[in-house]
Amino acid sequence: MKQSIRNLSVMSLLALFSLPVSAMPVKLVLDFIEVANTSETRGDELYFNVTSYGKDRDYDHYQVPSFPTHWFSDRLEEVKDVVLWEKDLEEGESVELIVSLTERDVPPWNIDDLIGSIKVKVMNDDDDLAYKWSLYADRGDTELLEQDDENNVYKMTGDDSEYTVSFTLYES
Ligand SMILES: [Ca+2]
Ligand SMILES: [Ca+2]
Repeated sequence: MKQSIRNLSVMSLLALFSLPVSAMPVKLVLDFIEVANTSETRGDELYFNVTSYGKDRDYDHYQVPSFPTHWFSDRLEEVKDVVLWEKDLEEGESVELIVSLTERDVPPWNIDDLIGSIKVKVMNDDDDLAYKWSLYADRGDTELLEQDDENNVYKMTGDDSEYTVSFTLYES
């Protein structure tokens, strides 16, 4: 009898550890980007700098499209629904993202130009997606045009340009 009770508790422990983890897949998508005015007269070479700060000072930085590629400002109608960042967020886990639209130039004579920058904080809050959009101060000229919960549209005007950029957060 004692033996079977011990077996039972081991079984219960195993069941506990094999419970499905309630990770929430979250992604930040660039819906579209439109140009009204380019920074350079011959057109811009564009990419996004993405920096994420997670738990335990977990840090990641990359470019979309990946270095050394970029999008040409006269071909932006082809740029739709691009995933800028995605992660499975554990219960209670939060990540802060800084996303900057950048114009590529040729180093070392000319460093890349900042067009605009936003910050968004996302969190798995008891299996609900919590988020907070904000401008990233002192990092280019960025203005909020439309805000509809998970979708934000910005005007970015750094380096004498003008772009409209739409981002959406998805919990999927
Ligand atoms: Ca430039
Ligand atoms: Ca350039």
